[in-house]
Amino acid sequence: MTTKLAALQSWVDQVAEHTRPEAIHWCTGTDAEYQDLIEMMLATGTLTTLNKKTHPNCYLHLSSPNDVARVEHLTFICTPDRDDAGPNNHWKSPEEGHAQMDALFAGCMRGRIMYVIPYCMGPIESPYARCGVEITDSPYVVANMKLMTKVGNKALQRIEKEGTFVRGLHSTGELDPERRFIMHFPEELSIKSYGSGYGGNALLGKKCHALRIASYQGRQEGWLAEHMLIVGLENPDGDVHYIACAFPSACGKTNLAMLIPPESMKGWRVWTLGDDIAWLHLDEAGKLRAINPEAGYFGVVPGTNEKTNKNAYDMITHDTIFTNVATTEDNQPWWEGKKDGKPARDWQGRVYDESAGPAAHPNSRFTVAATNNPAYSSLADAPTGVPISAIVFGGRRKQLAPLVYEAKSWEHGVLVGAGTASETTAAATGAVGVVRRDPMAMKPFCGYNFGDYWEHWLSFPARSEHLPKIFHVNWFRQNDKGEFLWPGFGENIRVLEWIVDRVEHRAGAQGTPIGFLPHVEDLNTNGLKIDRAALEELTSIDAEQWRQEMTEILEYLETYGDRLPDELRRQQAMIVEALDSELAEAS
Ligand code: OXD
Ligand code: MN
Repeated sequence: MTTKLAALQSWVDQVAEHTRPEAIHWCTGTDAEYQDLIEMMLATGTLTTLNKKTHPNCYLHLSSPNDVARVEHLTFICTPDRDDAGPNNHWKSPEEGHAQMDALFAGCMRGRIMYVIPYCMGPIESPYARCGVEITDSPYVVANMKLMTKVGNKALQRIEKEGTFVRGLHSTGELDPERRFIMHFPEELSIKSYGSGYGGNALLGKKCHALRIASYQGRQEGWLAEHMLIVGLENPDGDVHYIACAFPSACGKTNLAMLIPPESMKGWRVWTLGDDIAWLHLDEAGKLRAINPEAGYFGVVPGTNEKTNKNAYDMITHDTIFTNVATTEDNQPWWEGKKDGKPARDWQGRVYDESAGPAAHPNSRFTVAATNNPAYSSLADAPTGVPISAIVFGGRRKQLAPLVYEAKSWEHGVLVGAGTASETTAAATGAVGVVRRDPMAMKPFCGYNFGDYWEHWLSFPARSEHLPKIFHVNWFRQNDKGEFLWPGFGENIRVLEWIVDRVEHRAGAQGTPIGFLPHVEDLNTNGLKIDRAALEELTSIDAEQWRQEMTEILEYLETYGDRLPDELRRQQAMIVEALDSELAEAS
């Protein structure tokens, strides 16, 4: 297979000329092609087969031990003007970025096959979908892309019709952390990634295209590319509301997207549209509509069990690629928090030794087609997406942030998103558990200056009077003993219920300086086992701590200098004023 599109053909030719592969394979995305790749990877030892009885069509890949997470410190946005990348990104000029990457790519595919993967992000017929082509020398990447995106002829046809596509060039290189970079050239709609085979660094449709490049494209074209799950919440009357939630990596987006309501919430159902990325467009009536550009899940494995996420637990019992999990004596995949079985070999294939750390890597992953998910929504592939009733920001905060609060307006909601902070997780290399600002959960993923990004968010009210309400949640509050105050998981549906009821003007709330919080009585606590004192703590704020938080938020926002929209300063000042008068009254 080749292509009728001259621009694509000449790019492929140029890349081949430069990287010198042994052969070129145009991917068709068929099941037969997937099987051939799997056989080939089994023969070379890139994959091993897991227990066929308990886990049919499941395979294990053990990565190089130095290549287990996204590398934010080696990820760059390359724009002519440094300020266009902003303080939120590492920057290089396009000339320097290309020169550095081209030197790494020279001859790097000698003796390897070069795969050309035409893919579509989003429903193939959707006007909101966008296409790309990834060139890679990794069969593992091809197999993962087949599960995660729509690969093949239909995508190629759309690319040939549209004439434009995102160009992603990837090589695993030598897997040397000293020769590893992920560079984005938003103005050229192109990506170059070298030296890693890890998902977020190598499956270029995901973070690189669907977030960094797409966020840039979205600003040009008037839409938003966000690090958000999309979920449908169905009440016992059969009404469904769609909610988009932005939480940082490894903070439970997959669990919330596939939530199973507790026994005491009979008649409620949750439908998954997406677990990681949402593209949000205004339709002609001014409604914000969401599509999930992805076709699969690349989820964190540890902690997944029948209680935390039964849908995910079931869906990864077949047709799944596991990366960096442990295995049991009878070759089933195993991970911390699995609840049954015990590890015989760890994520590096060594005989398990408790003193050598966790058996499965904390950022071990499953890759699986979305259609495996028992809660997959029938609208997940709808070309016009779903209407969004509420946007929810959140993070992992031991202290300060209450269980849930509602922003007073869209503009205030943008401040809430911009000020969001969270404790870091194992999804990226670096320290874990450190609180950092992660605006809109996009710190690692916004392809341009956050100042301009907030301005773009703030441009929406001028274009629509029907924008969703904005909320903030925190499932991770702890008491003095370090115990979680809120049970989380399936019980989070109670918070979603309050959110939808606020949207429908049928739930009460208390006005506070930071927004509207539920009174304990406003939450549905039927059948919930939790102390009244914990509920009270979860639904109240400490004005003094919040006063300090607002100072820190402003300090952070001011690092964006001239690009910081004045509207955010105004919103911050209004909250400070309200907090100050509350503190003055109390003293
Ligand atoms: C992911 C991440 O893999 O956010 O989704 O790191
Ligand atoms: Mn993510």
